[in-house]
Amino acid sequence: MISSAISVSEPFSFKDKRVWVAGHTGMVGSALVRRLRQEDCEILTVSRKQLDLTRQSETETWIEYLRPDVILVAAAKVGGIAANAASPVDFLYINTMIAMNIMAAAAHAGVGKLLWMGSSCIYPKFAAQPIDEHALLTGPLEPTNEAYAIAKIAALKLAEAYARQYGLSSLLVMPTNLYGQNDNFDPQASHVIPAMLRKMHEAKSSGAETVSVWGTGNPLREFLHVDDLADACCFLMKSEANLPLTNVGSGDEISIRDLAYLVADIVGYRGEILFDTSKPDGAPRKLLNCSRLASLGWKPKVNLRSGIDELYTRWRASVRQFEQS
Ligand code: GFB
Repeated sequence: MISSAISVSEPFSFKDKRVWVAGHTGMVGSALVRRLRQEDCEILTVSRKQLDLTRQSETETWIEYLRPDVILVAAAKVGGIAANAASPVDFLYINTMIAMNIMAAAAHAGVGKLLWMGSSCIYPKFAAQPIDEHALLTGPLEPTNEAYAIAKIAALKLAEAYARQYGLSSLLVMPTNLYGQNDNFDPQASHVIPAMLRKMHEAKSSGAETVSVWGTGNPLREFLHVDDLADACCFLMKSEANLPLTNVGSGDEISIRDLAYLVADIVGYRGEILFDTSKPDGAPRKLLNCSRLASLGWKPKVNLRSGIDELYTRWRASVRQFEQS
């Protein structure tokens, strides 16, 4: 059972610590690396080629060899609504294995502190909004991402068990829907913001009169820029509050319909937007209650429009670079 009380523990400092960012090439991991550069710590990384985190002995050997003081776990199999539905085995198996292997090896090697990245999809489909941390395991999950959610719930329960049985100190961060630098723009696997940016950009370039957006447009989503998430993670690590499970959101909630109009405006697409109701909507609403984090004094900085604008500029630059190479 997760305690709601905010107890206070020893202040943590990154100074002179060896910090391993697991999954440093992904959107979240690379944001953590950028943010950690502001701290006086040694950042450790390893490529996927060198270490397969779904292999227990490889993970154990790496952690034993490296002896990090701190592990920030951003490694995960992630994807949007279609990828989750298409590959439930990958989302359940890979994410569960990563959690089991890293936590077991970290506890064995006596790692001082671990930060685990969950997701707002761990909460029930019809949780009361805004969703607070106590909603966990109070109702059925959203079917489109059940496999991913179960892996994340298993990981957080394992972290609680390791804390209780072996004293492994973990911070469990539950971010809302994320976007930002190094986002995935694959049309089938991506989340909604990069998917819409790409679709509308391509429609504008080809002069297409319509663009099709998945679902009814009615679902509401809260979006957090990944740089804000990385900042919140460092803030929480350094905070003296002992918060095992913490929601991280922005309060920036928007319907998928309004998001489509916003993205069209940013891209400069003037055609018609159609809603393809043969595609799933997923959860009707996922707004996080972040009062725990807010009570400690943390606030997000990036507003949705400027964050999407910046992502669009970066993506166009990378496409141009790719085309020239
Ligand atoms: O971002 P998304 O895939 O994640 O979809 P979820 C959000 C909403 O945007 C859904 C709609 O209602 C989609 O139907 N949408 C409209 C689109 N057009 C598109 C499109 O072209 N691509 C995509 N991807 N969506 C994810 C989970 O659910 O939430 C993940 O699948 C994770 O596992 C993440 O938990 C936080 O919010 O529906």
